[in-house]
Amino acid sequence: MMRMSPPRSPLKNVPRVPEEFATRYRAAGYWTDETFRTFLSTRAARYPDHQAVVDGDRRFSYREVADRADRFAAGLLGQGIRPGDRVVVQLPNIAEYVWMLFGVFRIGAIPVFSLPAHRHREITHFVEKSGAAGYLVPETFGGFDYRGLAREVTRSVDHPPLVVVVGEAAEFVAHTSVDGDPDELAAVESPRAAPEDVAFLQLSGGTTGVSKLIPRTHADYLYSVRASAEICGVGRSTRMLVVLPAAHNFPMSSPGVLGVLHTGGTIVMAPDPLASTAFELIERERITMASLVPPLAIGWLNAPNRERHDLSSLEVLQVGGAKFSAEAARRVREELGCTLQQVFGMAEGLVNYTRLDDAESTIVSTQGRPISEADEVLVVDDDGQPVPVGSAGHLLTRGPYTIRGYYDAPEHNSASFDANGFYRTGDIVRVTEDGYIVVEGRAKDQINRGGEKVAAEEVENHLLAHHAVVDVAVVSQPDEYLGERTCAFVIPRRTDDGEIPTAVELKRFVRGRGVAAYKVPDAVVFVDEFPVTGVGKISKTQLRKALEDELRR
Ligand code: AMP
Ligand code: DBH
Repeated sequence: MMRMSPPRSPLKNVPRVPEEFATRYRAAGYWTDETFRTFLSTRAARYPDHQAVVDGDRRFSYREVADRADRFAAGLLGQGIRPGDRVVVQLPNIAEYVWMLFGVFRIGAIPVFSLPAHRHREITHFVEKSGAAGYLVPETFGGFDYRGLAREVTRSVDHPPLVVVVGEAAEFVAHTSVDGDPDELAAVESPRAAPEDVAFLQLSGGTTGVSKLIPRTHADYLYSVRASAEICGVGRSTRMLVVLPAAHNFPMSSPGVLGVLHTGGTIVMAPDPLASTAFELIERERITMASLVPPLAIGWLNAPNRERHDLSSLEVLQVGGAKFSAEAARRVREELGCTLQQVFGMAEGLVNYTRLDDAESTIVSTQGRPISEADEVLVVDDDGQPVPVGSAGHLLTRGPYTIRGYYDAPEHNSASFDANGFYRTGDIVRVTEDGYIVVEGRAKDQINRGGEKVAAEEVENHLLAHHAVVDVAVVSQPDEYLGERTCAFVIPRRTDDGEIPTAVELKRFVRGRGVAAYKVPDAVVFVDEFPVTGVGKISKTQLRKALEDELRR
C-alpha cells in the first residue's frame, strides 16, 4: 500500500518530574537504567526455555517470544517505522500482543495503547493526537472487523499510519514483509533509549470530551512493575490468567503481564471474559493468579458451574478498577479458597494494594496502601486543606511513578495538578490510622461502569450533536451488576407536532458516531428542565439523587 509518512516530530509538551525529585528517585534506586527496549531480551537470556506465553494450544518460551519480537522489530524498521515514532496498539488478548509490543519497544518506537472496544472516533483521536506512524490491529476479533476499522481510520486522517494486521503479521513472521532480519536491528541500537524518556502513552479513563494520553517513562513504569511484582509475590512459578484487556493499566502492570515477564513467570491469555472460560483455563493451566474488575469477580462467585472445576491452584485473586463491596470481598476466601488482593490504581500512576498477609478484615474493607514509601498521599477538603486522619476528602498524590501532567494538554494540566505537582485523582477517600485507603466516592465527572471509565462530557457531546437534543446531562446510576451505569438526562426539542426522539434512537445515534459500546448510555430520561445549583449550574448531584430515589421506590 502507498503511504505518506507522517511528518516526524518528537513528542511535545511532556511535563517532566522536576530534577530535585528525579535525583531523589534515582538515589533511592527507584529509577534505574533499565528500559523496555532490552527488557524482554534480558529475560530471554535468563529464562530461555521457560514458558512465557500460552494462548489456546500455542505455547511460547521466553526465547521464542524474544526472537519473534526481534523479527517483528526488524520488519517494522523495514516498513519505515523509526525510533521515536508512535504506534497505536489495539490488540486483544493473544500471544502476538506480547511480541508485537516488544517489537515496537525494541526499535525505540512508542506504543500508544488503546482497547479492543475502541472504535473509529477514539482511534482517530489517538492517531492524530500522537502523530502515529503505525497502527497494529487483529484481522477480526470477537466478531468485529478491525481491518475495516483500520481502513476507515486511514481514510479519515491526514497522515495515515502504516497498518499492520495480526493475521497477516503472523504469516509475516514466516515469510513476508513485516518480518525482518534481526541483524538489521544493529542500525537502531543507537541512539539508546534513555530510561527517563517516555516509553509509551497510556490511556486515561478521562473526564473530558476526548481522552487524554498519559506519558509514562521507562524508569517510572518499570519501578512500579518491579515493586508490584514483589508485593504481589509473583515469580517463576506464577501462572497468570489475563482476563481483562491486556493493554489496560491494571493487567499490564499491577503486576500484570509485565510483572510476570519481569520475574520469568507464565502468561495465559483468556480469549473472552466468561467465567466458564476462565474456570476451564484455571484447571487446565494450573493458574495461580488472576486480576478482575468487580462485576467479573462477582460473576465468578455466582457462577453455577464453579463446583465442577478444580480451582485449587488459584492462590491470589486481585480485584480492582472499581469499588469492590465488603460483602462480595468476604466471599472470595470463603468460596474460592484463595487470597483476595484489592487493587486501587490509576493509569496516571499511584497504585494501592492490600498485602497478601494482611488481616482478612483489612483485605475485605480497604482498597490497600500505596506501593512505595515515596508515594505522597494527601486528603484535602474542598478548599484544599488537609482533613483529619480518618475523614473523607479529595485524594491528591505525587510520587516516583505518578505523572506530572498529561501529554500535550497544558490547560487541562493546570486543573488536574496542583501547584506542587500533586495529581488530583478526583477520588474521595479516607485513610485509616495505619495508612490504608478506603474509596468513598468520586468528585470527577465520570461514570465508573464496572471498571470501564466513561467521561460524562464525552457522552454529552455526542448526544448534543443530535438535532433533537437541546441539552443533556450524563450521570451515574447505581446498578446491581456494574456498580454504576450511565444515565443521560435529555431536554428534547419537540417537532411541530410535539414528537420527541426515543431513547433507543438516541442510543443508536451515539453508537453510530463510532465510539466504544460501553460509552453508549444505558438509560435515557427525557425531562423539561434540569435542577440547578445556587450558582445556576446543572446539579448532577440532584439528578443522581432523583435516580436513586426512583430506584428505592
Ligand atoms: P484511570 O485514571 O482511567 O486509570 O482510572 C482510575 C480510577 O479508577 C481511579 O481514580 C478510581 O476512580 C477508579 N478505581 C480504580 N481502582 C479502584 C478501586 N479498587 N476502588 C474504587 N475505585 C477504583
Ligand atoms: O482502574 C484503573 O485504572 C486501575 C485499577 C487497578 C489501574 O490503572 C491499576 C490497577 O494499575
